[in-house]
Parts: sequence; structure tokens; C-alpha cells
Amino acid sequence: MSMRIDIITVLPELLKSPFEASILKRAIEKGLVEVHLHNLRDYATGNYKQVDDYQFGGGAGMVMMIEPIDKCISELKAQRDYDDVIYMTPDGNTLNQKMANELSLKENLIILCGHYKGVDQRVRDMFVTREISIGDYVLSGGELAAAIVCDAVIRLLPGVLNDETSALTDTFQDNLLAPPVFTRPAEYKGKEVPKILLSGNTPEIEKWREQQSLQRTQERRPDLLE
Ligand code: 6GU
Repeated sequence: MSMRIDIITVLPELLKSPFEASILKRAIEKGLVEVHLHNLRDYATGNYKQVDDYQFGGGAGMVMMIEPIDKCISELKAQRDYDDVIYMTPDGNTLNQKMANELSLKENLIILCGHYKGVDQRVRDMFVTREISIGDYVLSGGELAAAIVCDAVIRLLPGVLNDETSALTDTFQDNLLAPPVFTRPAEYKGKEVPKILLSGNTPEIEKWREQQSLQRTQERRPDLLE
């Protein structure tokens, strides 16, 4: 079973490169996920292909219009069922590993990227099933945030990672930060790798890593342990 993600955006250019490089590209090539970009302007009507307009009640900033978004979403929904219509917005639920895990179990997702002052509230009321933010800061649009959601989700799909177990030892997978890692050389400019890692004593190494994870989490992210 493969996942399909349809991304609706006014800036498809901004979203191309993440899917043409690295593990996302490989996941697509392996047929584990399909990502389709839809330019909202293609669904706009009228001579000006307008996708945004002034807000009722006045105030600075444009609002994304409902009609082109309705057209695009309706066209997609006519072709298949979607598990979720996600709206990328700074006032959404903050993305975390649990949410990425949940989304990785879905089959078909629509991701709508917000821009300007956002979308007409009726879009959210009528079509959106999930609203996601990637953190407490403001981006100029939802595109980069959508790329981050896609990366976090796609790398969890079975067969995407080479070492199938490596997602399990990620920072956050068990609410713990990952332990420090080292590779050759065993000594660099007088700075040595912890002796235990060179010992070959796997159970002791595992114990050390767990203890380092816990210590790191206590020091850096005590909130994760609550
Ligand atoms: Cl999803 N969109 C925008 N525009 N800004 C954000 C965000 C999303 N998440 C955090 N900041």
C-alpha cells in the first residue's frame, strides 16, 4: 500500500526541490509515496486568475478565496477518498512525532498551504479536518511547513529508510533525546571517543546510551519527561 499526498499551493515552485532530492526522492522512486503539487491559480476563474482578495471588515493583508480552493479540493475528492484535509497554519496544532506517526498510517492526504492572512474561514469550516503548525514563529507561507510535515511522515513509511530500525531510535520516538554518536577516528586532536563505545560490550553500551539519553533529556528538555 502506498501513500498519496496532494499539496495545494500558490507557490508550487517552492515545494519542488524537497521532493527531487534525498530520501523523499528515493521514497517516490520506490513507489512508496506519490506527491502531487497543485497550483491554486489553475483553479481560479476570471481574466485575472485571482486567488486572494481584501478582507471583509477592512484591515491589512489579503485572504485566500474559497472558490478556487473548493474547485481544487472537490476535483480531488471526486477521484478518491481522503483521510484528512490538512491546513498548514501558524494557529494549528503543533507538529510532533506522535502526529507524524499518526499521519504515516494514512492513505490519501490533502495539504492546503496558507498564505497572506490565511484562507477564508469557511474553507476551514467546510473542508479542513486537521490544522497543523510547525512551531511558534511565523513563516511567509505554509509551503515550507508542508515540506517539513511530508519529510517527517514519509521517512516513517515502511521501506523508506534503509536501516528499518533506525526510525525507532530517533530522538523523540520514545520522548527521549538521542544519545551522542561517534565515528572514526577514535582520537582527534587529543579528543577521545568514550571508551565504552570501543569495548565491544553490547549490553554495557546499550546501558550507557540509555543513561546518556536520559541525562541529555533532563538537561535539555526536562518538559519531555513530565
Ligand atoms: Cl504551517 N504556516 C505559516 N505561515 N507559519 C507557520 C506555520 C505554518 N507553522 C509555523 N509557522
